[in-house]
Amino acid sequence: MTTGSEFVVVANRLPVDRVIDEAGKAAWRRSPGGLVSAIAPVMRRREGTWVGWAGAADEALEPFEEDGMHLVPVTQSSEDVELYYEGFSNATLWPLYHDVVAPPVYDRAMWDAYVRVNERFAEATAKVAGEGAIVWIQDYQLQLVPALLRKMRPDVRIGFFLHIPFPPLELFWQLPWRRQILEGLLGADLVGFQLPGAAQNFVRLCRRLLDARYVKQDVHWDDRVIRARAFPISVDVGELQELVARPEVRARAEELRTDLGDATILLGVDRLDYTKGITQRLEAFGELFTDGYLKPGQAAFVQIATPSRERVEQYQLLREQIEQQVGRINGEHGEIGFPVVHYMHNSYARDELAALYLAADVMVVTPLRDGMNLVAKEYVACRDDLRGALVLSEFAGAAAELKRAFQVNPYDIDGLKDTLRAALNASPADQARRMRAMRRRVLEHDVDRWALDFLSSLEQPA
Ligand code: GDG
Repeated sequence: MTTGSEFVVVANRLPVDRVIDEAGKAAWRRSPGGLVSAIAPVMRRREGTWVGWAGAADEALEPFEEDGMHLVPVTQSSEDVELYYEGFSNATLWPLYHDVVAPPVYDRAMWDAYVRVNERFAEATAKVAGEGAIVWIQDYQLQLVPALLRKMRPDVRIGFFLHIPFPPLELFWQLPWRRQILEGLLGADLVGFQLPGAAQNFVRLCRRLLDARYVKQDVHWDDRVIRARAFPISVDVGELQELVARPEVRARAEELRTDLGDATILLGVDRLDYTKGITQRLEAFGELFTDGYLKPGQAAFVQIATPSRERVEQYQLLREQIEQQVGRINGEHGEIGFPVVHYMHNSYARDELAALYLAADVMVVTPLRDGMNLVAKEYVACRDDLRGALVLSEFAGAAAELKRAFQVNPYDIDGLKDTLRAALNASPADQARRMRAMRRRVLEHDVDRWALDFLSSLEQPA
């Protein structure tokens, strides 16, 4: 039984993926990614429990142990997946919180499902948390859990971290259920955001919408003080350094360069998502050929677009749009044996990603809005050779820390072309100066530090 944990993490997904082992049997494997590796050691030290969905609809699983963690699965029916996950989370909140770069869907059945599933998560958490436990709730899918849990378990200490941007008042105001969401978040003791500006948006909104009193970034509500603070997330620097030190990863990077005919390599790595600015960067890159600035064979753009939310309509439309665009650019500018864009709609192993980062002369990260963007930090963490140039959108949270990147407004295609040209032309000395400054930041502020900062702040008395 997994009752009585001192430390509970609550996230939409459990930190494991189902795999088929050598014997052909279904097994679990820890999911890749910084969040899991940052939290796993804390989980082991404190006998932690992770509450989340195992990823398949209509499946009721008993709690189980994996990799030293207690895992408590929360069931989701196929209707829940459609309405709560694909619907309210990813067709309403995701676009609304990302500057409405796609129109949010406001649908009452989706909202009802969001409430229902949040209640289920809160109940599962209330059952497993020990007396006075620390509970850390993750992200936009679970914004009602803090208040629901507080009602059931006033003894626990509740932290919430939002991985995506928190929008300004003018946008949040659109949401028909704006008050419920805000009151849901105010169930926490500490509400964490990627950037100070997001914390400010939240505090302003509490004042305007709920008439809550606040002092600096502390909101006074319901006879409690709720702290809103920024904790910029980061990457697992140790894991990436270990990967790029492997001779086979270095050899693979060389092989990639040879396979691309020793062209200058520009790289994009993103979930296929309309917030990531993939079409804008390809547009700018294509025009560098139209202008005669680049010639086929001289430069190649590798775009990894990991499949994501494939049942949500906006994602299907985007995929078609990008695939047409890649076809058009290659049709116009490629030559036989030399496509100019190499587009992969696939997911790759971490070591292959590390090899790509090492091979890339210019890393192109151009989201229209992004909470942080870990890809930008991963590239910096991997470049211990101090080579390569990072083109980074001003609208990524990471831009606040990576000041020496080639920063750009991705809506401005001419500006994007100028910035790509500047990055392509940067001298080795300029690359090294910029990379050194960015590495200092990322190496000192890795994901372990992020998790420790959040948790020590949560444990501080109010
Ligand atoms: C949300 C926020 C915030 C990508 N393709 C593959 C792969 N990836 C990995 C990357 C990176 C991660 O996925 C993507 O993280 P991002 O931060 O870039 O973007 P989101 O998925 O939108 O994440 C974001 C983040 O949460 C954390 O708070 O930074 O702003 O939107 O680690 O390397 N990993 C593997 N194969 C792939 O093909 N293994």
